[in-house]
Amino acid sequence: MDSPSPDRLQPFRFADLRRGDGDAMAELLAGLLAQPARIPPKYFYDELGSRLFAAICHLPEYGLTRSEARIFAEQGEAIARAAGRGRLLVDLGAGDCGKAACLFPLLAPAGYAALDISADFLRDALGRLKQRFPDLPMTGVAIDFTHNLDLPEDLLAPAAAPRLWFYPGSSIGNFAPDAARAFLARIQRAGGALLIGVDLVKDKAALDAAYDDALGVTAAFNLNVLNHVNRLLPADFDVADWRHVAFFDAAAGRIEMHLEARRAVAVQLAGQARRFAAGERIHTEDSYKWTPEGFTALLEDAGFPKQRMWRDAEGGFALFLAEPA
Ligand code: AVJ
Repeated sequence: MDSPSPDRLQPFRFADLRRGDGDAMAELLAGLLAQPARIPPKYFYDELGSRLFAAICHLPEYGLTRSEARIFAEQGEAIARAAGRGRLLVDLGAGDCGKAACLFPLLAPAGYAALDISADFLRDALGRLKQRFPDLPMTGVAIDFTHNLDLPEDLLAPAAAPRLWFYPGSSIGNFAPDAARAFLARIQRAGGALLIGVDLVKDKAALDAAYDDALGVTAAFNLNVLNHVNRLLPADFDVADWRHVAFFDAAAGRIEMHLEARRAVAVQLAGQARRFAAGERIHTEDSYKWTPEGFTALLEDAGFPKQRMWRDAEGGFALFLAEPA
């Protein structure tokens, strides 16, 4: 009888490399006390927020996820040939790991490392994934990879396989252009190739609707950040005091999301009082949209001169494979 592989015995490796709560809470509090107030978008993704985001991806107005999936469905063979099989697939912001799982048959990775800010959600997702792919070595890393990309070698399996960084879903859009360039350059220095999905600039009406859907799911996603902050700081935001605001700013090339006070509001934030006037906003997210030319230049500036690009039929979304020279 064959002896089971070690990775069958050990379901998956898991590490929580998130920074001490102290730093993160100080950053969150400083943002909320600032003028104008802000909450970093990573705080959307508590358990409910991760589920609401998964629901957003099914909305008729939010075509981004479907466009990306269609690119893989229709051009997956060419993408896999270009990206190479047998790599260690490093998933930046794995969420429910669904996107990566769809790629396993195409990319035949030697191992899978899933990174996400949401530890419990990631652990559950990997548990289910390991049942579907019992022989694939898997690692889960709870990490704020916008601050830290240093992955201990002994966590990765197989550590020696060339890396394919996977950053789908236009998550790069949360970075302003300078920060995006710096983040991509850090990936480049970590070594390997990068497969990255980018939402493209399109019609303002379509973009406005994608971030302010008729069912109000994006509004719930945005408002839920207050529930998360209430538990974290703690704070005493009342969600009913706030309204979802989202719009595309064509000049800046980005979606902005805010929470706007419906009335004058007083909040306790980790023991400190803050007042918001009626109509005052908390900035919760920027989501930059790129042109193909603009993103090509950004990748080049980040140290990825070798590129291939695939687009969906409507031309609303692009997938780039980027490699160092
Ligand atoms: C996960 C950052 C790519 O910007 O489209 C969806 C998050 N916010 N609807 C995006 C989001 C509102 C999403 N990203």
